[in-house]
Amino acid sequence: YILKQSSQCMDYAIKAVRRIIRNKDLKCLVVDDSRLGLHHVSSLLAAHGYRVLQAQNGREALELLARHRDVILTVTDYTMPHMDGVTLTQEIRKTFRIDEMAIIGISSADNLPASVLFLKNGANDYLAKAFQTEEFYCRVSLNIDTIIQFQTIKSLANTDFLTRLSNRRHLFESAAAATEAARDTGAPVCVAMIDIDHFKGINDTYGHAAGDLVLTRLAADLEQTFDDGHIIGRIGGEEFCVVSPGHGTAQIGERYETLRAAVAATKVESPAGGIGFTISIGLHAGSAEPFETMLKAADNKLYAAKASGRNKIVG
Ligand code: GH3
Ligand code: MG
Ligand code: MG
Ligand code: MG
Repeated sequence: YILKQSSQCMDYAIKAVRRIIRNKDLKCLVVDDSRLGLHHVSSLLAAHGYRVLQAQNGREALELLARHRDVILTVTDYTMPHMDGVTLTQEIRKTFRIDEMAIIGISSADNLPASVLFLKNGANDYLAKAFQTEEFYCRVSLNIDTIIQFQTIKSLANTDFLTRLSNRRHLFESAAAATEAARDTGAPVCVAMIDIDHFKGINDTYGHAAGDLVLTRLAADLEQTFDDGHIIGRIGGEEFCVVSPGHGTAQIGERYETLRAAVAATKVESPAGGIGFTISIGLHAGSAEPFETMLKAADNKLYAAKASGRNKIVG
């Protein structure tokens, strides 16, 4: 009996430690005008390992959230001077979607319509004072788990499994948004199509797994070259696309030339031996064109680079 008890204790301790390790990366915001309430909710969250930010009113809360985009949960009191919890919830929802951050409203039990007001105005959940500790933890972890699951699904839906770059769908979505924004400001956008030369030959010579190593290597090179606000994606097989808002072809051409030369000069290590490869690039810049028109133009330039001997840039 004692052994069974102690093994249950161990299980419980291991689960608690795992939870604290996971939670230390999760940031929560507690908003309450009463120091007692602020302290109570904050200590409950801190006891489970969450990183806790505190605000004593809605204005302070919004200021904190503007600086901490990664807050995953806000727990807010209802009755506060200047801005009540429901108005704060509405304000938060102008910049944080319901699947990005959970909001739990708290109010005294004699303030019953608050639950409805909170839920109708963008809160994910509600707790009545004085809530039980266990209920608090259940609601907190359920709501946080839902946000994390959504983030995981979204990231899977947007990411190319092999290279971890944006997949075709996500690239088209981000690129369309970027080109639309550029149309409003008149700024140029550069679109590049990058394609590995004779990639089929690499697969045939070194095997498909080695071909995959070449793809991941090129993806890493692209991320390193364009690590300052560009959209990078894998469009299909061995074709990649980079969208550079605010850049014309002249400004960015040098970077592509450095990349092209570096790729041609290095070998990718694989179990089948060192693999040398080259890339061809088509560049097109525009300012008032839809993304798909620009992509087609970049693709035509890529075709020209292939037709004139490969391992070159046409822009
Ligand atoms: P070109 O220089 O004209 O671009 O010739 P290419 O051989 O690179 O182009 P082609 O379109 O003929 O061949 C692309 C090859 O890419 C064919 C396909 O089997 C391979 N491929 C597509 N996706 C993957 C992948 O995820 N991994 C590997 N290893 N190969 C892939
Ligand atoms: Mg209050
Ligand atoms: Mg190719
Ligand atoms: Mg191709």
